[in-house]
Amino acid sequence: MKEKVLVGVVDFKDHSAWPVDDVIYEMKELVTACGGEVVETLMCPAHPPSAATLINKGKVAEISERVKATGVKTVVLSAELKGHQQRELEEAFGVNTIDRTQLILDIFARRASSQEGKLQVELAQLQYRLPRLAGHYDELSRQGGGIGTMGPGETKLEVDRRRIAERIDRIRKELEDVTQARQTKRKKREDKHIPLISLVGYTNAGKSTLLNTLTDAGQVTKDGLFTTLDSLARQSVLPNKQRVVFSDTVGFMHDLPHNLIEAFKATLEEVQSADLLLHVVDVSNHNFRNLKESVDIVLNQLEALKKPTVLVLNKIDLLEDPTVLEVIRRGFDNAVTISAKEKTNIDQLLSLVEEALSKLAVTLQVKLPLDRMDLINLAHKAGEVISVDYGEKFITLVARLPHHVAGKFEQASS
Ligand SMILES: Nc1nc2c(ncn2[C@@H]2O[C@H](COP(=O)(O)OP(=O)(O)OP(=O)(O)O)[C@@H](O)[C@H]2O)c(=O)[nH]1
Ligand SMILES: [Mg+2]
Repeated sequence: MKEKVLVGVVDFKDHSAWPVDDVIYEMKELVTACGGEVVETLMCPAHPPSAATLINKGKVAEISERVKATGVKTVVLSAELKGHQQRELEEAFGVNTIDRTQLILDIFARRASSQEGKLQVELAQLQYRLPRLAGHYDELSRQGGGIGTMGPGETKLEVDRRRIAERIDRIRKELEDVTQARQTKRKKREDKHIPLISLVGYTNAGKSTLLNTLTDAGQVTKDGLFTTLDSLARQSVLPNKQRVVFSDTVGFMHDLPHNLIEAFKATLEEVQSADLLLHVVDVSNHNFRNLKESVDIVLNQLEALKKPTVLVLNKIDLLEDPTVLEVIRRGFDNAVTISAKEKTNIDQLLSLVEEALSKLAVTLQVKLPLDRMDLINLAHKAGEVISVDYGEKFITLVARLPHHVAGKFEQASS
């Protein structure tokens, strides 16, 4: 049976906030992804926010009553709570009380399957817990110490803090090894001049479905939030015969806990090192402009917002009025409207990808056999020749060349 949940939508009267209906919709999706079911939603004013409970006193009393009447087992608030606020509310409601960040961390913990994913989620959870430990042990409860557990005069709280901090350090070190292994792989790919195209977008936008359409990746796709947590890369060949790597990764969301982004650094480096981004947007969601903006905010945090990007307006098969499509598409630069599921307009997407890649160039120094004047001509035609030096045994060429021709020069180089 699904766990019954009451959602409190915290309203700060912030004019830049999302429309309430969209906040409620997303909170329901998050609760569902955690295996729960929202049985009641209440608006909770927090202007000005109460230091003790975030939401105002009257609302705390109202929620307590509703908790009793509905028999819910969990209350979730849509904004982040401080440790003492959470404890205060939990006491008032008499049931498990969590904030949106904990809900997201819980979903990630349920979904993590790789060793790397699990470590990253644990890191985010510990970082969330560490500053919230305070006050749990008000009385200075000294417990009998075993070897290395508790020093003289140390409180239980201090020991817990120290243990968590140590575990955080250990996870960080383990993740560094993962990062190293990824960097080695990336270096190999870069040496071959195979461009990396990273699929990014709001969670549930259809990134994995698109990866499956573009390659034979066989990624799991599902209607729900955060289905994919690990990056997956697959080689493919574009219609112009250029080899590329497409990579699918964890989806983004608005106000993603910063601990989570920080913890998922190793996974998200895939996005940072990409040559081209395909930003997948679900245009069947009427709130898609806000979703796109939230993704742009995360990309900006990752310093990847200025990367060459093709905007992929997905799920057009779900639009009831296809005439709006052209209007939507014209509103964006470098955009294409597709259905990843129905495989519609994939050819148009691929030509935009080819076009974007042809604009990217790499600087290359190669020693070519004397009889490869064809390549010197090609370098003049396709890129920018910086210097050519005709030696006795080979020609040394330095040039800036588009990705898709650079490989030919590498192959011919001695
Ligand atoms: N109708 C329709 N559904 C689609 C399309 N693309 C994806 N979907 C559906 O949307 C849901 C989410 O797709 P995924 O590919 O898992 O989305 P994602 O962006 O990888 O999501 P996360 O990994 O959770 O971030 C699935 O139920 C897909 O079948 C499309 O073009 N049309
Ligand atoms: Mg996915």
